[in-house]
Amino acid sequence: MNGASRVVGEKTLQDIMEIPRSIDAIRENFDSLKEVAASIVNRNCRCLYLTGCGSSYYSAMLMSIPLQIHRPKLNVRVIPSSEILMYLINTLSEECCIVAISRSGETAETLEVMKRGRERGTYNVIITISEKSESIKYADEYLYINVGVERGIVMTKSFYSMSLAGLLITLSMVAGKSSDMDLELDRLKEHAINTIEKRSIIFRLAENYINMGINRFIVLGSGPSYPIALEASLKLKESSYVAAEAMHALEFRHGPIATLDKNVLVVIINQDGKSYSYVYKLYEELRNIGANVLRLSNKDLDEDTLPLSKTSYEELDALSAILLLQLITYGYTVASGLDIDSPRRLVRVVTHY
Ligand code: F1P
Repeated sequence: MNGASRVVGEKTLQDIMEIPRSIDAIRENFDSLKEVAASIVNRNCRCLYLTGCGSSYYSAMLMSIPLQIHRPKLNVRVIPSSEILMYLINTLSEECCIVAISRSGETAETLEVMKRGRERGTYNVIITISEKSESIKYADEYLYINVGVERGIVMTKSFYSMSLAGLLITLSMVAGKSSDMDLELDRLKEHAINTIEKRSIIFRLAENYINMGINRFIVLGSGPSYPIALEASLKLKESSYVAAEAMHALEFRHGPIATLDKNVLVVIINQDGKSYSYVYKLYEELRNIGANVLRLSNKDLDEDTLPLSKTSYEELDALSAILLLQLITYGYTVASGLDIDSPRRLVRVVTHY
């Protein structure tokens, strides 16, 4: 007899609820993250590939931001593993480092890039939440982030955790950027705890979108919040099958604005930082023309804004947005009558290409 019946979406929700604890686990690993950062710097590589597939690729995009801004001489290439395989294998050499991100450490394309890279002499690092995996065979550094297994198929806590670990590595690689990280992690954790505590408000908001007839999401982000926008739109698509897309925030004026209608919700990630005032202006413009908007920010909060964390790094604040957007996805999916724990046609690990 099957005693307890399963609550729809409980696995994914449990994963999301474990994000504050995951932040602590990563803090405990901070020394190993700094060692990995130092090992990459010491290699003095001519070229650094950051790679992965799906959500893990977006995680790689996010971790690249501090390097793109503060290490302009380092040739950083953020490319999905499949694209490296099809187009760039010949560019891999002993002068290159590969940092791969993978929840499972088993994804076919990512494994193959590491394998082919190793054959050509690359220095390979993998960031994963799997204690053991196939990728260990091809890794010089196997960075296991112990945040517990992910119950759901849709990536939630694993995305948050691997992105945070990746960012701590790249922030450490940027001179003068790794100071007082304890305080920043406290702020991030506090945001995660507060957000989770207020989850019923977020679920009601998401349910309201269904009642309003919202059937398309456009998620806008800039700098570090662009990969978060991509990840949020992927979450929405793979969980609720709704039409969702992501754009660099100001690109929205260059054509896509024509597609606005009453069934569209524009989600604007507007973290304080380099892009703040530009994106805020866009938000005001969209509000003035009567568009449905939801803003995520840590500045100038109003009734259409959900709060982000407020740390000294806009990369971390952008990351804090994904927790809110995971909860919105969860609420929207459940209110659509779908089971986020059993997404259609999605597999935990893609084993062929
Ligand atoms: C990559 C990935 C996941 C996705 C799906 C299939 O996996 O694209 O992001 O949720 O389940 O695989 P991994 O390399 O991070 O294990």
